[in-house]
Amino acid sequence: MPGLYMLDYGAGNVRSLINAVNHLGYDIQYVKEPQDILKADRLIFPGVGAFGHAMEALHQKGYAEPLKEYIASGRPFMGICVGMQTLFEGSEESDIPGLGVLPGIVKKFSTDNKAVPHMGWNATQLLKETDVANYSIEQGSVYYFVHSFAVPYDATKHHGIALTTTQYGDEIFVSSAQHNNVFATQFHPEKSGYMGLCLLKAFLSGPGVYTNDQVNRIVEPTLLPKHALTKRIIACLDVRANDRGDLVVTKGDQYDVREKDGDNDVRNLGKPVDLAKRYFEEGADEVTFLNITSFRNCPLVDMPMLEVLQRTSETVFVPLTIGGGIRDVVDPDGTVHPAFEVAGEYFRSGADKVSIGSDAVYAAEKYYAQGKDGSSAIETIARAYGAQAVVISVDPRRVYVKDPSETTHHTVKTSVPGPNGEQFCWYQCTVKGGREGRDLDVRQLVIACEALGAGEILLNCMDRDGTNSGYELELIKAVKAAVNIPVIASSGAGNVGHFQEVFENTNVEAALAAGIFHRQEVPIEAVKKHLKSVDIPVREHVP
Ligand code: 1PR
Repeated sequence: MPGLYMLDYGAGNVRSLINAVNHLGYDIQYVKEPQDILKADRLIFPGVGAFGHAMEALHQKGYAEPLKEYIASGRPFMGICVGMQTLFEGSEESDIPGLGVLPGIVKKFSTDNKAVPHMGWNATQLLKETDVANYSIEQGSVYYFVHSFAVPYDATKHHGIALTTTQYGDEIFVSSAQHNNVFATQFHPEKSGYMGLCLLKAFLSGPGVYTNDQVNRIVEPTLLPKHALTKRIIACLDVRANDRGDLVVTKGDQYDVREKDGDNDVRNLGKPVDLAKRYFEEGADEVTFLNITSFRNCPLVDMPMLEVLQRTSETVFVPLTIGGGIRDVVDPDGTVHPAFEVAGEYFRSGADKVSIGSDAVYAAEKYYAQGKDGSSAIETIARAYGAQAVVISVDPRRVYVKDPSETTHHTVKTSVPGPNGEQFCWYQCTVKGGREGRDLDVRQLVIACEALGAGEILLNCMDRDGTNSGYELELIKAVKAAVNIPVIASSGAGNVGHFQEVFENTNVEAALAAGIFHRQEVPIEAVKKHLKSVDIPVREHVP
C-alpha cells in the first residue's frame, strides 16, 4: 500500500506493530520528518509510555501541527494506546494539552479494589450497531490492554464518538473511538492475537472513513456487576547456552538446571523461538523469556536474546517480556551502557516489558538506605517507557523461624512447617539467580519497587520451582496484600487444579508456568478449559 506511514517518536516497542502489518501483507514506512505525515494516505500512531512524554515529543519533532492538518484532511488515521489518548483535550498525567481532536480528558484509574495498571485481556461493549464501521469488533470482543490512564465515558461528549467502551472495576472508559476518518484504540491490536490482526486488517484494507449515517443504532454502555478482565496464563522460557554453546530453553528444579545423570549438561527442552511460537498458537496470553545466566557480564554488543526477540516478535502477537541482565552493562572496550539503554534495545527488538531481578533488590536496599534519587533502572525505564513496561522478577526462598520475634523481617504463619517444626517463615530476597541471599524480605522488596515506579510483580518461589506441587499461596497472599500493581504467580504449577487454586485463593492477575508446558504434560488449552469450567474468566483462544 503506497503511503502507509507509522508515526514513531522512539519510545518503546513499535516493532510488533510493524511485524503485525507485514504479517498481513502490507509495507509500512516510518515518519522521519514532519513532511512525511502529509505525504501519507493512511497513518498509524502507536503511542507508548506517558502522555506528557508523547506530547512533548510531538512538539519537539515538529509533528503536532502536521498531524492535526493530516487528520483535518479526512485521510484515515489510527491511534493506538497513548496514540489514542493524545487525540483528546488533555490528561491528568501532564499539563501539556492534547491535540484536541476528540472531546474529553484522560484520567487515572482509581485503585479501589483493583490493580493499576489495567493489564490484560478485557472485553469491549460495542456501542454502534453497524456492519461496516466496526473494524471487525464484535459485541464482547476481547483485546489486550496495558495502561493506568483512560478517558471515562461521558454520554454528553462521547455518544456517537465512542465505538466501544470497556469496564475496569466499576469504571467505564472509552476503549475505542471512531469518528469520520479517526479510529483509535486504547487496547493494543498488535498484541491481541488473531482478534487484533483482524482489526488491523480491517483498518488497512477498508475505506477507513465512516460516518454515523452508516450506523444503524448507537447505544449507551451498561454498568455490569463485574468487569470481564480475564486471568492471564503465561508461558515462561528460561534460556541459556548449554555446554556446546547452543541457546536452549531449560528448566531447573529449584533453580538447578543441570541433568542429574549422563553428561550433566544443561537440560535442553527446545529452541526459544520455536517454543514461543508454539505457545502463542496454543493460546498463551503472554510469553516471558528469562536469560538465566545474566549474572555473567553480557556486553550489549553480544546479546543473543535480542535476536531471539526479533525473531519471536515476527510470529507471536501477544505481549513479550524479557528478563535477565537488565542493569548497567560494560562492553569489552569499557563502554558502559546504563540499564535504561539496555532496556531500550530490548523494546526496539520486540519486547513489551522488561523484568528486573537482581538490580531491583539492590535498588530496594538503596531506597531504604537513602530514599529515591531517580537513578535506579526501575525509575529511568519507567519514566521513559511507562510503569507498565517494568516488571520485577522476585526470587525468594523460605527462611524458617520458631517465633516472629527472632527476625525483623515480615513473617507468615505457615502450614508447611520447617525441618525442626518451625511454624513461621519469612521470604528472603536473592540475587544472581538465587545464588546469594540478602537481608531484605519480599514484602520490603515489592513495596520499594512499587514506590520506585514498577508496574508488575513476577513472583517466583525457589522452594516450589520445578516441584509441580502447586503455587506458594502464603507468599502470594502476602505480596498481593502489600502492593496495588498486578502480580503474576509463578513456580510450582503441576496440574490444572493448581491454576484454579491460585486464582480462587489469592486475587493474582496472572499465573505463569514453565515445566509442565515444556514437557507437554498440561497443555495451555487444558488449563483454560478447566478454568472456564469453574467460572474463572480466561481469554478464549481463537486461532
Ligand atoms: O537478576 O535481573 O539478571 O534476572 C535473572 C532472571 O533469571 C530472574 O528473573 C531469575 O528469576 C531468572 N533465573 C536465574 N536463574 C534461574 C534458574 O532457574 N537457575 N530462573 C532463573 C528462574 C524461575 C521461573 C520459572 C518458574 C516456573 N526461573 O521463571 O519459570 O519458577 O517454573 P515451573 O512452572 O516449572 O515450576 P537478573
